[in-house]
Amino acid sequence: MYKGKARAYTNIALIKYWGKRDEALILPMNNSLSLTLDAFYTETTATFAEEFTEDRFFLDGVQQSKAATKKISAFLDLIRTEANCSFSALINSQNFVPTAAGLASSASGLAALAGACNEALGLHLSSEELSRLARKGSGSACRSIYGGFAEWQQGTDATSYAVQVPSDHWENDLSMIFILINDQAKEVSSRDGMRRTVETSSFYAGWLTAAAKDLVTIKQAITDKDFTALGKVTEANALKMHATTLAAQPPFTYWSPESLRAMDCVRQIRQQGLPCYFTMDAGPNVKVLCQKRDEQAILQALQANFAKEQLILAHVGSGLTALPVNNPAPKTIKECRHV
Ligand code: 2P0
Repeated sequence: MYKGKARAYTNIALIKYWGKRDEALILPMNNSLSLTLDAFYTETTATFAEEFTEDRFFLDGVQQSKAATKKISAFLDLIRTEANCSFSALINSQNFVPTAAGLASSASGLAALAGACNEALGLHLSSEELSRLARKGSGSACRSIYGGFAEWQQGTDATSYAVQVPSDHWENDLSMIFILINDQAKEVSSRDGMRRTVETSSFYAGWLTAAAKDLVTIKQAITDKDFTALGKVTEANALKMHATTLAAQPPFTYWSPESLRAMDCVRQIRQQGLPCYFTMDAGPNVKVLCQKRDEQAILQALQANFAKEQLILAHVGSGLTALPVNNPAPKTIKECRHV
């Protein structure tokens, strides 16, 4: 029996990944850049054993459906091939999220799974190899291998992974406030949403041109530790991503009236002299990027408009971490070979 455990934090893209050029391999249409955050994370234990007859997947103590387990099995197959191992696995994942707010992220989940399997099977993969592996589970997961800023370089199957963006620890001065907005069910998954956008949106070509420019801008902002430039390009990039969905066929949006109210609120706080900028992903929640020194004042201003329970403060999170388990990893990969 081989057992490993790992923790990964979620990440929020400041320059978004929106669209695949290869659905099976999960190769993106554009580079993306994210900040890993400490507020939400996943801890996963992977156990491989000869006596297991099938893969089983438990999330927060609840055994998951056949369909959900099938997705995990497909990912485990990649690892089994890499490790030359044919054992079935028991996967136990725990999502640490402050509320049931629809924030459980495939990014932290798949990164933690890659890390747990790496530990269990003694693969000793490098960060880049882990990132490449996590990418094949869920695109954004490849960025959660790293703490701080990470850039997912589109590349080819062999070279599509995230790398750390040098920042001289500037990310420690930054905060992100999540405004939880739960007033509508997610109708279009990010996977379906990006596919529909790539295939049908007349704005998609413009998105790709803009995202390439935004990436150059944000990297310069990080080098310069220029918060205004960072915030401006983050907010503008999110708006451009969301604009593409309006021109898809059929059109759709992740925004709810409450999202618009939150965006407006952020603009007003900014106009009052507190620097802050928003971003949004494939759902109605709004995330506010600010500097740590302003976080309490901004929280206070937000509290005038939103319930305390709707606001979650996050700081920079660390990269994928191996956690101790009772059973040591095998010394060599060959020990796991099923004969
Ligand atoms: C991102 N999103 O860069 C973008 C912005 C949502 C909006 O990555 O299909 O769960 O598993 O590769 O990674 C969400 O998509 O999608 C996402 P798959 P994933 O964070």
